[in-house]
Amino acid sequence: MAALDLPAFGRLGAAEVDRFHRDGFLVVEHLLPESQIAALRERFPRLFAGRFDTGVYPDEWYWREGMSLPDVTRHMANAWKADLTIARLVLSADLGRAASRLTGWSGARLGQDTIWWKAPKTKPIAHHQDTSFMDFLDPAQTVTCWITLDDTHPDAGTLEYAPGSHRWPLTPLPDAFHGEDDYRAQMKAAAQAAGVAAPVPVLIDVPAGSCVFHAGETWHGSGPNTTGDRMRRAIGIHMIPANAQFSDRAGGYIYRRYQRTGDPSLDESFFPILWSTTGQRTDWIDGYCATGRRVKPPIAQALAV
Ligand SMILES: O=C(O)CCC(=O)C(=O)O
Repeated sequence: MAALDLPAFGRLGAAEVDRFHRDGFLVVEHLLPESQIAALRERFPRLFAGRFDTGVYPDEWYWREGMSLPDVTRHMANAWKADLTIARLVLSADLGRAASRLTGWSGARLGQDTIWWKAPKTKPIAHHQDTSFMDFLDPAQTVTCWITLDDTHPDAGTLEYAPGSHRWPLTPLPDAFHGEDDYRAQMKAAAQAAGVAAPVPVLIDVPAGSCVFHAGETWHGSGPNTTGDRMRRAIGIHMIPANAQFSDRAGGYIYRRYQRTGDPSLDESFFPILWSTTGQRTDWIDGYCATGRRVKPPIAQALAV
């Protein structure tokens, strides 16, 4: 099976682009069919139990059964390297096309995916700006597509945004990520610095299989899941400009591992190009989605038969 087509993004016209620039985020409902939502949900327990299709570990894996605290939000980054159902979604060309349309980039790469599993009675994720984590890149830009696999609910820790906060000053890496006390505290401090008196977060209320795009500069986070029975599962796909390079700044304690010595370029093996105006797309993607092997097209076709 190849990477997914996401026809709902065909609805992104000038009005949607304007709204994205005005608010710093944009909701697109009904992106995935029920069968796809079910297939993706089924991967979560497998992944967190360490059962990987490809035998390759994700780049970040927070939360282990029997070792980690039961009441924290579980997350895992670059699950596409481990799991082909996740890969077929996050390597979709339509995601890169939509991100480029919203941002004006000439093309988009996958920076990283993050799968988020907020089980009943788990804690918040502190408000932050995704761009703060991109200091290892030039330009330090990102746009995220957050896809929910459950109907969202205010009591179940849905994602929330400070509208217009993409125009506030940028902040360095946040002090806290798992918001223990006031998960909005960092956002409120940034609002004060920007001269915004009382920011009112917008809580995302959408059916399962919908998504929200947000600019890397937009403040966002999620409250606790106070319910006893509702799951809140989501996949965040962080895309970066196709022409991004490693920066000369310090930073990138995880992803700078993928920099070759003396070479600022991003290798498509780790940061694949999803879509570009020139038609460029990393050539191993569809073969990988079909076979789990990252090999060049003629070999991938032979493996698939
Ligand atoms: O799902 C969440 O609670 C946090 C999501 C997030 O921070 C992101 O996708 O950038």
